[in-house]
Amino acid sequence: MIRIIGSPVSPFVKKVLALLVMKGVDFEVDPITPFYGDERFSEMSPLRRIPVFIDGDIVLTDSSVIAQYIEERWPSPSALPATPEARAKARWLEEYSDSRMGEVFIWKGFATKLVRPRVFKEPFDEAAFNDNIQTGVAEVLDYLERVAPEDGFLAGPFGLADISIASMFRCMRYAEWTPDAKRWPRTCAWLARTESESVMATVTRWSDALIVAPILERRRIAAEIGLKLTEETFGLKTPRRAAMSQL
Ligand SMILES: N[C@@H](CCC(=O)N[C@@H](CS)C(=O)NCC(=O)O)C(=O)O
Repeated sequence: MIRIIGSPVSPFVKKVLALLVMKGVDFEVDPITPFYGDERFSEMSPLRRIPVFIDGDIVLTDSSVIAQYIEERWPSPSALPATPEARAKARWLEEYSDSRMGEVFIWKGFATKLVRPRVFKEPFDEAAFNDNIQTGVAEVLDYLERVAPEDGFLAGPFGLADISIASMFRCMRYAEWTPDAKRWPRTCAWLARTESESVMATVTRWSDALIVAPILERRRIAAEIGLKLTEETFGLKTPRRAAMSQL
């Protein structure tokens, strides 16, 4: 049985879960919040980041590495488009999502507003959050508006690029920010189409239920909403920062 370590609230975990759902691969999840992993978690994930993917003796970290493994191990249905050009575009958009959107949507956005206060009991820096919306987030939206298609999806059929980027937007929604449809109409229309795909709707339902649950009760809530849980957890009750944490 495939095991995924990490909460579906994380856009990186959500990407991996969406691919497994898309391909009909059964899995169990240990829905830990970042920072709560134990020593065994540190051994598997040297940067102490989620997701971790376990398939027998194979232990992988980094959602892009995991996504590629899933694509190669279960090629059908493919999460990538057919041509080399379109595949390169999909991979670029996944990379842009992981790096630049990870920076401004997750670390400076979602994590600043929700993770730092909830996990580390530190104050929310509202000025920094708002400044990031006006600068980094707006710049990302301006770029997406140039690449978003009038119809359909980012790199061909619904797939990896759409899943990656839409997952980032969900976290900003949890931080009570949504894009302005008058300013970025193509992006907003693409996001609505993507979120109504059944794969996205499934994984979003999981994260919507978990984001409102107290961190230490997420395992119980995950079971209640029908996720299959791993027998044991790699989570602890107290958080700690890791080498590359930006909080
Ligand atoms: N490049 C990594 C990023 C993963 C990542 O940053 N995960 C966050 C959760 S959204 C995390 O575990 N952060 C904890 C930390 O960096 O200390 C991937 O694609 O998997």
